[in-house]
Amino acid sequence: MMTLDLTRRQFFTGAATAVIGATVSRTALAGLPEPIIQTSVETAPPLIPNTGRPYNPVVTLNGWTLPWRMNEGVKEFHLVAEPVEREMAPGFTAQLWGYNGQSPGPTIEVVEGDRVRIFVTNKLPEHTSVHWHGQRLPNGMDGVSGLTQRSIKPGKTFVYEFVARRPGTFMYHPHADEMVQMAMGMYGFWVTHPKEKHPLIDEVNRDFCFLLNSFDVEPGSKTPKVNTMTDFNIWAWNSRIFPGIDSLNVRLNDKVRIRVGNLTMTNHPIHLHGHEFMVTGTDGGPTPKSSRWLEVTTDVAVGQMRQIEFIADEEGDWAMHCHKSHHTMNAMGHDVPTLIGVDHRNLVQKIQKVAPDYMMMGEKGMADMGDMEMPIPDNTAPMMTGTGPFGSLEMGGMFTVLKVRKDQPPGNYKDPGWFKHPAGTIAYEYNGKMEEAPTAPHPAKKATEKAATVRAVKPTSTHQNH
Ligand SMILES: [Cu+2]
Repeated sequence: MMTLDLTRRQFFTGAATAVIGATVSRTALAGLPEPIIQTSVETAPPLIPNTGRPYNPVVTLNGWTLPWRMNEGVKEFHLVAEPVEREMAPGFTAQLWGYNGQSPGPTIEVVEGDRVRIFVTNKLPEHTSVHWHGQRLPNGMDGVSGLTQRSIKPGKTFVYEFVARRPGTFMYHPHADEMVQMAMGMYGFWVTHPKEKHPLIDEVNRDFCFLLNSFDVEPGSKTPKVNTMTDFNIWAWNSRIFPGIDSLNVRLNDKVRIRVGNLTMTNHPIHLHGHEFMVTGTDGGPTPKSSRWLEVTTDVAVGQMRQIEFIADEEGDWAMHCHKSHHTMNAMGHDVPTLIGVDHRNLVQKIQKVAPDYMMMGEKGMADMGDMEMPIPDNTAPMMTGTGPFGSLEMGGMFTVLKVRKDQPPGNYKDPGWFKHPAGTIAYEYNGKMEEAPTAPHPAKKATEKAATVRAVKPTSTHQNH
């Protein structure tokens, strides 16, 4: 055991491999564990356990795992519910609520059979509670404010204690003023590792986890609207949006597990390119082998968790994203009308006489918006963005890249940069003889052949619902 001065400060900064552990005096153990706060948006390295049963730790996408202290065989954690600032993407910071300096809160990792004691301090302006989604526990530890416990008033600390009885993928979130507190970003991941080799839980080389979350933040503002039920404009993974979401870096032939939980108000079909995977578990536990089949997309419904597994045996930069196309976009532009094929020469000038900030776009599709250096309000993310080795990706929101490399050094999973494609393996332009393809006559065609001059201006009111 070792002594670590775990105080209220950034924890992982610069550490290649984080190690935890604390020996504290008997009197100190009677008190609250020091809260550990993390404000970096980097994906923290896996937290290698040095007390209790060993396990293979997870990687929390743009997040971290909460260290514990061992107190006479009990793993003690300290969660602090508090307002936080979260950079959701470079240039876009939101004022959210979360735990220990972040939204989502830190991942909690324990081992099947562990006795766990969690101190929850409430630094919010209103009461809260914590529900341990999916866990088998004594009813009074279930965290449902009013039903199984008194709510935790501002400034108070409550203690939850139970045995992590079954291994699997779980999450935690308030069960008090849920609409507001979840809309503000309060939740976190929980993984209970198996205590011994489990017939339905494979060992993997890389074990990623993240939560799907959504917000309604007016472009230019910082605080989510909490009454929104369906019209969210920020689709995030662990409160990050592409290009702010880190890539999933793996070595060729690694066995990879990705655990996903959905705390938004709609379902998300999560799609992976280049590989087939199996759903090996839900928040109900590992799935029977006879129920598994190959997929490339799995739908994660509201309040559900899914863990997928595959062998990363195809080198490259493989997109992974929600398949709802509006969920791979950031704020703005959902109110842009469909104008494909419409001739709007002179129209912009006419409209601008009555609405000087009017902006017209989309005459030839909306792909231009990914490239466009369009002025946008301060503190928001462009609707479609992210630049790859071949230009704009025209993506935002729930999107990242699985980077599979054979030369990723052992024990090193840093971002390898863009894939260098072997010669002759990239889609290429046809330069041979071209036949003029017959096209159906279109009434607008003649007019649109002459390009309209469109001026992009700063919109005054940008966000509307889609
Ligand atoms: Cu989605």
